Amino acid sequence: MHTTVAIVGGGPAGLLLARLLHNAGIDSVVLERRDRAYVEQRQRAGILEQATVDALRAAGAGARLDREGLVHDGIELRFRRRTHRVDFPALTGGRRVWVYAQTEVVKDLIALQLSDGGPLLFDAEVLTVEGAATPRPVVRYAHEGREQTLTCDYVVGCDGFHGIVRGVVPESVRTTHERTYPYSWLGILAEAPPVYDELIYAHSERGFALASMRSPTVSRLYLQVPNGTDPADWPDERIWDELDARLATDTEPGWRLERGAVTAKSVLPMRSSVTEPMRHGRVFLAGDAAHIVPPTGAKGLNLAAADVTVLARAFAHLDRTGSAELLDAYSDTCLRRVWRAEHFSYFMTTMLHTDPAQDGFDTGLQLSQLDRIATSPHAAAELAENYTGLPLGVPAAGPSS
Ligand code: RFL
Ligand code: PHB
Repeated sequence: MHTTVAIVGGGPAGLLLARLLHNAGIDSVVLERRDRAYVEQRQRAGILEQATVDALRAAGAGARLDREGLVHDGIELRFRRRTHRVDFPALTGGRRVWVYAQTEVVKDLIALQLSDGGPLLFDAEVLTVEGAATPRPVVRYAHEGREQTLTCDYVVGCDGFHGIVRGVVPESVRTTHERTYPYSWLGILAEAPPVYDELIYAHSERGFALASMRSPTVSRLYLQVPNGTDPADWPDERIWDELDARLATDTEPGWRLERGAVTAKSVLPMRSSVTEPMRHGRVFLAGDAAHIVPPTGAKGLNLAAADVTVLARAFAHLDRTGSAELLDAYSDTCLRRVWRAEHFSYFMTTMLHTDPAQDGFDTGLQLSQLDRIATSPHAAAELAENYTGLPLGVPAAGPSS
């Protein structure tokens, strides 16, 4: 089999790239290691920036999102047992975010690709990528019980944080920058109405908590827990009690979350990682394959969508004009946005979580930063601009000379 662009990984990055290329008349093949049901049910992100929504609409995957997505005009911060709302449109000149689960984004993209797109193979695990520096790379993969070969003009590694394509960039030219945080998240999905009509990010003496949602009847809730926590040590009642304690305010004493059946429970480590450059020869990296962020800033899926939007435009430009100028700029263009998101995710994470080694000085700094956001429109606007995301095509520019 031969294709123009071989896409390794059928998560949001790979699937969206395939759609954007399809619309530009460029053929691709998506190879996904897992089966369709697994990919469609993997619980992950929930917040989409405007630029991600625009990219999904441009890919033809906006109809259900426009019907069922919940538009959010702000978030609530809880700290010092009080609440403060950050009003996004007022602080950013009209920008907002959407609550629409990654599972739904993935389902929409898969349905489209299978209806009229190029091949999307499930249970197709890529084993090696050869000839990255040649005009005709070769992808070897296991499918239907045997090893198969796909030749192509370009390979895009959309194979996530544990993928293999990153390893194709020789160690002599590849640098990975990493941080591991001294805490994890315990996340649950519950058949309970959301606590409030917007997301709540809570700083408390007992640690961080986040109240998010999937729909008007399903909540997604997170608690900071120590690294190495076994979810079995957290029976449902303990989770609800802890959420009540961390989300408590003095303005509504005795307030409790509405409880419901817990349908999923898992512990997620918190890490930052950036691999530079995001290209080697004819092999490109996109999404979690190149970078991950701790989820506190809600940036991972949005960065993945931004990468593949930039990449699809670069392939279309090459196809139309014969110029590889945008492809050559791909890594630098994306890394500007990636580092901005890394900084914001680090900022939100360290401002809101309790480090096990934290002392009163650290807590004083956190509360001072939160007070600043609650009292200065400039500080609040900085958070709101980052949370709602930079428009695509406006990279975080550096010095002009
Ligand atoms: P994915 O989704 O990991 O997909 C990679 C795919 O590649 C496949 N694969 C292979 N296929 C073939 N051959 C191989 N050798 C392969 N190796 C791997 C895998 O099976 C998989 O299907 O990466 P992608 O597409 O880059 O998408 C990234 C996003 O999934 C991720 O950044 C977000 O989920 C992060 N994230 C959030 N992002 C947001 O923008 N907003 C959020 O609110 C948000 N919340 C979250 C999150 C991530 C979380 N977790 C689980 C870390 C909340 C959580 C809890
Ligand atoms: C989610 O709904 O899963 C979610 C929302 C916001 C975050 C992280 C996760 O910052």
